[in-house]
Amino acid sequence: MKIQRIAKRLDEAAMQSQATFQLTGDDAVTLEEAYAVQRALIELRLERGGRQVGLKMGFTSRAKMAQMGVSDLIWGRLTSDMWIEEGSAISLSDYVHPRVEPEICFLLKHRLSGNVTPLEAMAAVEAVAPALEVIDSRYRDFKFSLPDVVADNASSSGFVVGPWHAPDTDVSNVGIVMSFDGRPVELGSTAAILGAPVRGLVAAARLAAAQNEALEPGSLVLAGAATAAVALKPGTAVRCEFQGLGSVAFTTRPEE
Ligand code: OOG
Ligand code: MG
Repeated sequence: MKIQRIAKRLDEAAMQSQATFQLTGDDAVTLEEAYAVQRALIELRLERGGRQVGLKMGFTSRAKMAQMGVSDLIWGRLTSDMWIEEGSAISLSDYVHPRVEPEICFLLKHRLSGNVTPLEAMAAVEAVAPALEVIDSRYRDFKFSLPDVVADNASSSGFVVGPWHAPDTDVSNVGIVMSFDGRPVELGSTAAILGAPVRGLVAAARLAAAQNEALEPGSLVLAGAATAAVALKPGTAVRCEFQGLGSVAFTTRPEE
């Protein structure tokens, strides 16, 4: 079957850290089919022993839309095997062509589903934290159409969560400095995320419901990157300072 075939191809690309071709010809999919591929792809991951721990929004900022040439909100699933411990070292050989981007992470205490207001969304939040997402398209040259990237689970690959804060912490306009080896590579503000990151949470509840999925208590939601993503290089200390929220860091191992 087409959905399974594509899911398997994308899963193998991820497992082998080897880029694959875009979804064209017989493999071209609609947006609906793309979410079905994403679901099948996650099933394959879960069969290997992980569990779904939340979801992430994509293209919630103009910087990201402009960088990738797409202009619609998308979402993907986060699994436990994508978790990167804060301060740890990752091997770039586990990825195809990884990039890093600053995010805000929400931890939920109540279920959220469908159309909710920002106030309702905030009332469902247990805690909020600065975060970094490691994205890695499985497609050649990191190029894709909207259905392509949805099928590839929105390039989800890894995430690092920094210090947790009280749910009423104001994260609507937090200054961000992301640096490699102490040199700034991206500056921005969380206001770039749909005007305020809570709107990413609102959008996640709405878009997930369209695929019969809810944001469950205990799950994490990444609201979307605040700046463009930056390509990772071996032997780099990656650090992102979030004004008033603390920092999130990890390193990439030197080339072996
Ligand atoms: C897709 C993932 C988008 C974000 O925060 O906007 C995303 C990609 O850029 O490859 O995670
Ligand atoms: Mg992201």
